[in-house]
Amino acid sequence: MERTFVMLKPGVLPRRIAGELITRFERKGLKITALKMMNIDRSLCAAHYAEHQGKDFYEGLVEYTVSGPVLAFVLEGPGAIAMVRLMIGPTSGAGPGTMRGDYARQTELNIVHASDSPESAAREIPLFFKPEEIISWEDGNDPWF
Ligand code: 3AN
Repeated sequence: MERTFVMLKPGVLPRRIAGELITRFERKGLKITALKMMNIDRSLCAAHYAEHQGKDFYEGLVEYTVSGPVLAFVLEGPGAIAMVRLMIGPTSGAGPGTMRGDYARQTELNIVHASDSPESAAREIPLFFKPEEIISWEDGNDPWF
């Protein structure tokens, strides 16, 4: 079982597509084990995107990420990290069928972030969630997925 951090970014609520995106994760069989709506402050944003500090797109990335409320998630499932990355599509040039590819032609203002490795997930999840905010649950339906 693997946990990944996912964030529906500020472009999602204005498009009224939060439900559609959450449904994609649920239908794939991923479990929501933590969820909160929040405004990200600049210090949290800087910690989250620390690897990009100093790059030419960094300021625009921060401006976008703090520009409105986000939905932060922990999703759980076997191979969840790689699976969610497949579902969201690549950083640029995401094709049809992926979340990034289905809701925009091409943009740096991506609608969704997801951890890109176990190391990223281990770093990102505690930035956004306290351990007690992550709730694992079982319903016996895993064999269907
Ligand atoms: P991802 O979000 O696919 O994990 P990262 O972590 O490399 O990609 O980049 C975080 C965000 O920064 C991207 N979603 C995108 O909005 C922006 N970004 C990354 N690389 C570039 C780039 N070369 N030019 C413009 N924006 C970029």
